[in-house]
Amino acid sequence: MSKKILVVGSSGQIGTELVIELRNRFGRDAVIASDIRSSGDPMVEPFEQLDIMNGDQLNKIVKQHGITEVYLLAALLSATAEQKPQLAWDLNMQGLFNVLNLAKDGVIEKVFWPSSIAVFGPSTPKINTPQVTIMEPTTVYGISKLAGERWCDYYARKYDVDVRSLRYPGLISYKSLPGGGTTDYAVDIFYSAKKREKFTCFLKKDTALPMMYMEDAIRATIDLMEAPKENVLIRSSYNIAGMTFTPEEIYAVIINSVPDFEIEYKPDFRQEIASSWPASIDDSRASKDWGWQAKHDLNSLAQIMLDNVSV
Ligand code: NAD
Ligand code: AKB
Repeated sequence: MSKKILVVGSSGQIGTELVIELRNRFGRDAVIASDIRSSGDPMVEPFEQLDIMNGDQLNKIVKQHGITEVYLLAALLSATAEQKPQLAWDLNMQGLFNVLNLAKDGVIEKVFWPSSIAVFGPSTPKINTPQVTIMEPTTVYGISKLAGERWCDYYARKYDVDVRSLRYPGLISYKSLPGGGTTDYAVDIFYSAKKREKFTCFLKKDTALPMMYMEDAIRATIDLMEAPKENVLIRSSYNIAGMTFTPEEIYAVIINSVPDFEIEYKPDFRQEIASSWPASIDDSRASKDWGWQAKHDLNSLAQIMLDNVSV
């Protein structure tokens, strides 16, 4: 059967760029975009409006298009999940079950589902956080991602489901806006810098978090999905790392190009979320198993953002 991909949650920060890259590699008609929000953009066609909570609707679309692989991106992220805990749990878990069960029943061949650095908690070693370590997340989002990882691993072992996953750090891009995360400040800061507006940061200046430029994340995603099955030895989720910085450090890089740019710090509820997460990640298993390596650091990221963010 020829490859036919369904991207669920395609209008979000990752989906917008992932659909473009998948179509570059495999052809426009091989990639069906889908989201609960209607697209209205003819450039996004082929597109299906889909609520991932609706298993029958998912089944219908998968069969209608002869889908072989699903990239499941629909979820509530960390900050929104703290505001809507029940919805976050329901969406983040039920969406995953609906897709995993299609793979278990042999309707689709492969699943990509993203996890997050949010699976780690305050008791996890903060620096160079290992692949296998203590995981006691204290956020609704982190609990849902850790449960999702365990279910992915279970479906792989018990039903031989080919599910693949990455623990994304905070993702940064100029092509699409982030939605409801704790790492979003690292995108917002560039918009304020370009507008020459004072930036109010919702995290403390010394809060170090793992981050990654979107291009690296998209490449990691497709590389993992295209890796030979026998190389994908971890079926819960792989650690991947790009860079680590604090608000103070990213500000220092930006003022090299925008010297009059000002920042103030007003930590809110997202500080507690950020403080519970690692500062840096050990991604040596991803490198060893399927050859992962990030290309971008803070300086290259900042240059790309400053050159391309349009306000
Ligand atoms: P996003 O919030 O930007 O996009 C999610 C998309 O899902 C939205 O377009 C939304 O309309 C859609 N959606 C919501 N409910 C839906 C439903 N019921 N049915 C179908 N679509 C629905 O999120 P994102 O940043 O693109 O993240 C995608 C995935 O990657 C999530 O699982 C997230 O947890 C994970 N992740 C993201 C980051 C990051 O920094 N962006 C980091 C770690 C993990
Ligand atoms: C968030 O901040 O919620 C996401 C993530 C790291 O999962 N960017």
